[in-house]
Amino acid sequence: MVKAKQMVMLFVMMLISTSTHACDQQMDEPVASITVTNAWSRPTGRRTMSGVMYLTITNHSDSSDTLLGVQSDIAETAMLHATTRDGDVTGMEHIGRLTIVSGQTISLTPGGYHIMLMTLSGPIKKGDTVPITLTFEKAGPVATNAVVSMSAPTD
Ligand SMILES: [Cu+2]
Repeated sequence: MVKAKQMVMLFVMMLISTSTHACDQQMDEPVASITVTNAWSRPTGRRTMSGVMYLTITNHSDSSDTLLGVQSDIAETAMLHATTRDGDVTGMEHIGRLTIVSGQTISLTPGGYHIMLMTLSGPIKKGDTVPITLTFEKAGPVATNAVVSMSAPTD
């Protein structure tokens, strides 16, 4: 009888130790492979049909990843653009894929890369937050909310 009791105790202790271990693993979550931070968008006029968004993408993983597309609930179409310059003429071109190598940070800033929000469902106003989802080849969809401001938020 005593032996059986000891066996039960041992079994219970094993259960406790394994469950503690499982809990430790859950708490030790890996850092997201791709982060999208500091997203901001400019307010638009009442009749403006398109908006712009800037943000920072960092690849924390050991391998390169590629941005395949962007999507926002407030725009019919969203896409990545690059600003082009030909002498005095400034234009934009659509960038279909953007590869971010391991450890690289790419900032979308005025005069450079930006996200174009086309056919807005309504004006973008100061105080709004604009949802945006970036889809990466490996990391999958990464969502964030952009603040609305005339210039890049400082923090
Ligand atoms: Cu553009």
